Amino acid sequence: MAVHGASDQVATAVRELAFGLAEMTGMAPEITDDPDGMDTNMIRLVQFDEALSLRLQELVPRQALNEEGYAIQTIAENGGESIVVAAKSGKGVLYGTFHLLRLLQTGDLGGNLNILENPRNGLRMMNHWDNMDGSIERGYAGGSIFFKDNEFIRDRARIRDYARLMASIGINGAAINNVNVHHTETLLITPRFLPDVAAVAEIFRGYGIALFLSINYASPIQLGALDTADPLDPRVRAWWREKAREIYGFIPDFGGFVVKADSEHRPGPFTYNRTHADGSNMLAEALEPYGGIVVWRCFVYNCLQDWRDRTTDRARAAYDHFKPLDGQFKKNVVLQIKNGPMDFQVREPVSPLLGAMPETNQMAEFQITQEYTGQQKHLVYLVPQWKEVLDFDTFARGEGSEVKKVVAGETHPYAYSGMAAVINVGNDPNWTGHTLAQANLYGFGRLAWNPDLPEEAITAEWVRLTFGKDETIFRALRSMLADSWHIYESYTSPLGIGWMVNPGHHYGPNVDGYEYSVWGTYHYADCQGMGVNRTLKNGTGFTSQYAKENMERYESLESCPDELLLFFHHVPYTHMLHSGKTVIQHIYDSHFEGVEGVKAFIELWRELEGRIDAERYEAVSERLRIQLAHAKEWRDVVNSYFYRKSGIEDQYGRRIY
Ligand code: GCV
Repeated sequence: MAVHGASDQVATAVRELAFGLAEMTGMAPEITDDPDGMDTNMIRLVQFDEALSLRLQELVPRQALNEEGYAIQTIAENGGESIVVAAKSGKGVLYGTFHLLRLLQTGDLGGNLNILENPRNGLRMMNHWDNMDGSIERGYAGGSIFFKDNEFIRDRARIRDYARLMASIGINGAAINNVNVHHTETLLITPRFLPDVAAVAEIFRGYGIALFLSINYASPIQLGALDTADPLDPRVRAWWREKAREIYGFIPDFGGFVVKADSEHRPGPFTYNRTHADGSNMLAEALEPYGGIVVWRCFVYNCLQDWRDRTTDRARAAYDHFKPLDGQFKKNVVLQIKNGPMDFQVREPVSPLLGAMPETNQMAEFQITQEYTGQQKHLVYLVPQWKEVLDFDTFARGEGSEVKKVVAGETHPYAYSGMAAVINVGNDPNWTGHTLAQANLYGFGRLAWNPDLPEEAITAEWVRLTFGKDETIFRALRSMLADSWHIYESYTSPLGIGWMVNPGHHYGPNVDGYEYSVWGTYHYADCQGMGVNRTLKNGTGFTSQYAKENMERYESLESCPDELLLFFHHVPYTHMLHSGKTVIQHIYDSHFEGVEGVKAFIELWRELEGRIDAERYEAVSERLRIQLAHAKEWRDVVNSYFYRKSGIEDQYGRRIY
């Protein structure tokens, strides 16, 4: 192995490659920094710099690479062949090295390599919802890997492994604490904890990951002995400027702040009659001299709604709040927008805010942690869902303005944009609780790198890296993963209506769980029909937030896709879907079919007994048993509820209670 380049990340790449090669071959590679190398059949890791010999400079098409991209090429050298991994930055070398390791592990290294990769998204971020007491909001895989008992965890081995995992899938930013910033976490930006934050940032740095913190908008009050957090008050502005200076004294490459403001009882600029532009710009101004950014979340809505009030529509909230502010945000503010207008339901339309603010940086927020999608007890592969979102045409700049292009800054020249996700890891030995939920973590990273990767290619990589090259395993898992989202959707909430879960923890069926609540999440089922009328014609007008093409499609009953029908329309149970079934028959059928789908998973998984180590085999079997029992519960509760409401018999006379 010959190494050219001295950055932190090149050093990491060398370590990772040496470790990976030793693990895979049983032999430790020799390493040199002699530009002439030592032999034929070498691997060269090259970070371009002035000192590099002309021969090495000219090995790869450097001008085709961006700052984080890399090339991997086979070259003839010294009468033999070498593999070159070359990049402009240490990060690029590291990503290229992980790509090479992937090829080695999946056995795809044959032939002449001629790979050139640039990440499509600038920001590829993870959001942790970790609290300092060690709990994780919406975490289903154990406690935090960062915090315990209101302190940082001293043994950082797990954090290092986390950074390795993240870099291996191209993640370049991570906010380590919950967006709901409580009392202790507010102190993360003070000298009480900044040395610890800096220690984590140092580990991250070696893996090319910028550390972000979620901050409490009211910090100047809690920490600063000020009586206000008004963003236009000069004392508040000065306080944040000084705070930024202090933070960068500890962490020179600190990424910036993630902010949940005026949302679900968190403080924000509304308290002072200021806008979200005022609020975020104040923070951006403080971070600007150091190159930091503000990731400002758009999950802002009235969570104290009167359910009797049919005019307020939560789905409208993000667009109504933010769209009028387009053009008012500083260049180092990026708005982080949930993929749907509600809240990570199994099925929602795409948020109409994505693409709707040409003058404002945007990034999309996804949820890997399975809050509403089975809490890592149920197998739900989310890559197909995310791909649908990414491929959705917003028409923001005419046809072909898919979400993936918007958030990659390809439709608008954003200074910052990309993809973020709420991560699904905890301190469980396998990171994600459900072994197969690792596929979601892997898949998100791969899509953030390249949203055009086909689902099946991602699945194939993950299965082979995780379980080896056994084709039987691949075929079974490909089919289980590919079907799992639709199957979960079938036995939970129908036709885009969402919710119908137990309040608070959001698990298990409860059709009226959120019906008469303050949260703005209703299905309006009565004895005639169900669904939310969000049309412009005589509903909440939400459809008008979309570009004309999408607006017209959703507005009309004729063209609204079945899977979103109840999100946009209130219809009788006897309404005929495009599928040729009535709404009520669809509910019955899909709920029965969903349970059969889980039974099929169990059959497929059984075929893998003996092919997969007993520990993982048993752990997944156990989760599948739980999934089946709970799917039956969902089926029976939902079917019985709508049978009793509608009084309409199942066409096939199956058992409904
Ligand atoms: C971190 C949903 C979740 C909350 C989460 C919130 C958010 O409402 O249930 O746990 O809070 O989204 O995204 O801020």
